[in-house]
Amino acid sequence: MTLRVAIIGAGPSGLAQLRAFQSAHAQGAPMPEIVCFEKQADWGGMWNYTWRTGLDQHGEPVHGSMYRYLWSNGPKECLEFADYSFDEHFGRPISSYPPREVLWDYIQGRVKKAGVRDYIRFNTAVKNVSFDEATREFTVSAYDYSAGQGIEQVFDYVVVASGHFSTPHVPEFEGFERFAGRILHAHDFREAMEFKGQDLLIVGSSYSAEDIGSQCYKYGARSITTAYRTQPMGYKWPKGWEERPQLVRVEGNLAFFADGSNKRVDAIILCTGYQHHFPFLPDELTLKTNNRLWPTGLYQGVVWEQNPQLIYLGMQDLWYSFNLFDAQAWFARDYMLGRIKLPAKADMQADSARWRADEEALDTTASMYEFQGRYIKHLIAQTDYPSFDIDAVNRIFLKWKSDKKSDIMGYRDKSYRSVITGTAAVPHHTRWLKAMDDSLAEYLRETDGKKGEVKALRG
Ligand code: FAD
Ligand code: NA7
Repeated sequence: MTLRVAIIGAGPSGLAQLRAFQSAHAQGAPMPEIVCFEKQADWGGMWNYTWRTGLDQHGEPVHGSMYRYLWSNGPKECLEFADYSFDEHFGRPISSYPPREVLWDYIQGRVKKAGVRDYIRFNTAVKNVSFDEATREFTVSAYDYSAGQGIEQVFDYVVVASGHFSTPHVPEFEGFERFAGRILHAHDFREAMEFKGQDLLIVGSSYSAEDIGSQCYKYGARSITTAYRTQPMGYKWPKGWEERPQLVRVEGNLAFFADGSNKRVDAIILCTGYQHHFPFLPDELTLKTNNRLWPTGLYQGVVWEQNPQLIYLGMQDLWYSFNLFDAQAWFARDYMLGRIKLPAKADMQADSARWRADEEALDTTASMYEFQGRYIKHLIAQTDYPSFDIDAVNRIFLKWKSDKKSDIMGYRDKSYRSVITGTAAVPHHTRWLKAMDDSLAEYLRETDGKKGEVKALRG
């Protein structure tokens, strides 16, 4: 009987799974019966920007957490697909830190070429997944908003690729209910211009705090104050940006910090992270973890040990991203196709425990991305995913970190060399801090002055 596979989500992880099956099929393997459920109207997950916040047009929670003017916060050379290079997609070298729309275009290029769009059921939100121990089958219940009806379908495997940067973690601080300005979480942040001329308080000290702060600085906020709980980010911030210890309470427009200081602010953005949230899964199938490099319960970071017919993709904290999802999807594919056999449950758990112990011993930033690189190497060695020089990617991460340390507002102007094609990136025509238009057309504009002509440039 044909294998039946449900994929929940058509973001980079779900698309990697589709591409993995398609590439095996192109070499003669049987194609399973696949349904990829996607609640949004288009593919690309987070990279498919939406202006909406709160609930979407169907009353579903809005998935998107990306905002306007978002540029990649890591070098594109660290996430390049090993089977579909930036050179192949754009036909010429581009810069190392493209804006969102450019990366979305790149993600789409590979799956358009693979011809897998028809496997995706758009505007269809998965509502429930159940497993029948007797038949060893899953039933996936979903609501198809295009058809205006609920559906139910039976599968042998379920691949959860629904992302984990969508459901916000929203702490409350004393006095919030009477704060005399706007309070929002990073998940609902869309437009930096909204904070032009304002004194802005950002709670948190990780990627979102750094990047949303940078956006707001770039687009004209009067001042940025970031409040850290554990440790300051410690970059050389531009004038008007300061770090303070943990926010303790607010009173009117005054924010009070753990060192006893206070500051008048107009708005507060909580950049306090996200929750792994799977409302469609029963408790016994639900991954429960914080945002970390080795969540427990997943053999090889992918297979749910308590029920190996359930697979999770992309649930780790991310240094690597698109290429990590690929390595996982190829592994999951070969396991589902019967090419990779799983050890006994106790052995899977012992293997995971070893990875987790290694993860817990990591004590430097470099040791973290090297750990993730080692994990990717380990997965790739088990499949036919094209191997690539992960040590070279680790060296780019190292350079990226030092570039940020020396110039947090200028690191995106640096260029690296692709480990896939050897092509050196070219600097963007405009420095990041001055590049206000983040559109694909503007990005690909030749410097002779004319806008657009994207197709022609792709050659
Ligand atoms: P997602 O991209 O989140 O896709 C999950 C998909 O599942 C979505 O399309 C969603 O609609 C769908 N879905 C969810 N629930 C259901 C359901 N019940 N039924 C049907 N469909 C469902 N990574 C980088 O590499 N570089 C960056 O610069 C970068 N910047 C980021 C900036 C922000 C603000 C955020 C939030 C993330 C950023 N990331 C970045 C990480 C980003 O999450 C990953 O690059 C990538 O999008 C993860 O892919 P995914 O497919 O696992 O999840
Ligand atoms: P992260 O990386 O999970 O970071 C969450 C941050 O929020 C981190 O600095 C936390 O501080 C802080 N936090 C969490 N709870 C609190 C409370 N209660 N008080 C103060 N500070 C708190 O999430 P991000 O959104 O930055 O990044 C996630 C992804 O989105 C990433 O891939 C980006 O590319 C975009 P801590 O250090 O734990 O003390």
